[in-house]
Amino acid sequence: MTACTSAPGAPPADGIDAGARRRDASIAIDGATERDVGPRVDGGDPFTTFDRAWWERAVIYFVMVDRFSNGDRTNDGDATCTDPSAPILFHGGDLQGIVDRLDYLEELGVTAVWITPVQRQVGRRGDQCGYHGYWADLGVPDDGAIEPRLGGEAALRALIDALHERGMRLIVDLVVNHAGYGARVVGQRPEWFHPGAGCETLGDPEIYCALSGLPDFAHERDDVADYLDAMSTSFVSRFAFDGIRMDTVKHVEESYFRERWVPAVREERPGLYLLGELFDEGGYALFDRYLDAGFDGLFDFPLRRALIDSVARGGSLGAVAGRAQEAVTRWGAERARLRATMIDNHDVPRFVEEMSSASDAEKSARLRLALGVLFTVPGIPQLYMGDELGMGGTYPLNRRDMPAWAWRAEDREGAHGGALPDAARIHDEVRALARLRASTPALHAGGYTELWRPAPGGVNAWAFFRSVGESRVVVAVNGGATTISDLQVPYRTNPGIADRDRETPDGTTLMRVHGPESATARVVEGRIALTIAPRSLAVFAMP
Ligand SMILES: [Ca+2]
Repeated sequence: MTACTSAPGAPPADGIDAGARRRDASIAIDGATERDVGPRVDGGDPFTTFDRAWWERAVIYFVMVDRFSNGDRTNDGDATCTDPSAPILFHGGDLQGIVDRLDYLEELGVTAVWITPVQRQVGRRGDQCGYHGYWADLGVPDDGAIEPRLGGEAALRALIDALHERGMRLIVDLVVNHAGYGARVVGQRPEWFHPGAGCETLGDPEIYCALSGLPDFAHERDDVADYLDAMSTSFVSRFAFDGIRMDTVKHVEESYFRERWVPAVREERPGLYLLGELFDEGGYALFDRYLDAGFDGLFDFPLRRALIDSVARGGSLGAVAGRAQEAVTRWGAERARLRATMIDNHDVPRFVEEMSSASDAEKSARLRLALGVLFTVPGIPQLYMGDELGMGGTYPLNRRDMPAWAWRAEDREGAHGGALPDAARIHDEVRALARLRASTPALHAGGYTELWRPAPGGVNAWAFFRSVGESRVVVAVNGGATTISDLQVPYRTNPGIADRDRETPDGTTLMRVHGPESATARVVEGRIALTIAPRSLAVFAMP
């Protein structure tokens, strides 16, 4: 694109009328709604209004495009940057590969696909190329080029259209913190970047110093902010994205997002779901600032850390219960429901690597329990490709290709390298959880009331209640290695339970809708008596 076409409202460089595309996509989504893809808010045109109800019900699946599926071998590129056997070069996966696997994703229960960045990448740097997408070759003027190895602009449009035809949505990854190593803009506008030497004297090193030596944009300069705003608004005007996953937000001054970037992209496409990556496991203090800057949600890294400590490593569930409660107390259930909950992404060791001393059966149980938490606490579950197969790996093998055996049920049976031996069972569990969550308003749109958390040295159980309208569930978790029998959880006296939800009479047996067959829940004298198998999560519907 040329500079003049990057202004909001300008015709896109490819000559396709953006307004027409929006109408088409909207029609496709409306049609698909009848196929039960989710409730719509009043007047909820995703291109004019943020569709909160849809997003609360979403299941996000993160695809590293180069590592998912190769749908077009003609775009693989040459050996300079492409070698499927080299862990940090391109492997050949592309956007058409995602189109080819949409049946797989839809069958799993995925409704939104998050893809790694699609901007054209800089060339080879040492032994690595930008297969991951985070090394954009930005230039002045912004040309808006899409990485040819991923299939370029045509393949991106085809993916968006294919998703929208199914009522699914696309979240695109975007980076404004930095450009790729040696990107054209670095030579064209060297003054746009923070200096390497002495950066810490300018302010907070997290913001003013380079991340891994990547050219670090100086957002405090108006010309830099103007450039990044225009690059972003041009991008979202040319393509009918439904959401943006913003990379490395804590490395950019919050005021840039609040004053510049969020208003700019929201003006261009008001329906966007804005999801920020604030990689901080230690607590939520910094999260408030970026939520207040306008992000709809952030990835819940503190909850992920608690899941590792509590579930992967077999500790007390108190840490998980604590984070679950803290998020709701801090932000309210409405806001908490728009965060993304996850156990894995491309920047962390796979969850199953966090429990090296356990048996395979134990690892599988702990993984399924953690996945169960993602689908039952307030928040949008975010899967990383391969979570549903029990894939393992630490960097760079946490970015290994989706295996050829993933796609068909009969091929998933049995043991496979690189994943837990019961991949088929884990896949079935994720599919069941996704269906349960989509069909249970309490789980995707309900409040959150803690019923029980472990006391120090006590039973390692956690239970909570969620409800909205007539939909009521009790979720019970056993984090220990032995069955918990007849645990008496106070219910009717819990001040967090609404009066209309207290009326379930004594003697009522709740219906198990997820979890081991041995799990039971019964109302006894205003309490709920729970029996839960080891290392398992059960969901009960309350009449
Ligand atoms: Ca390819």
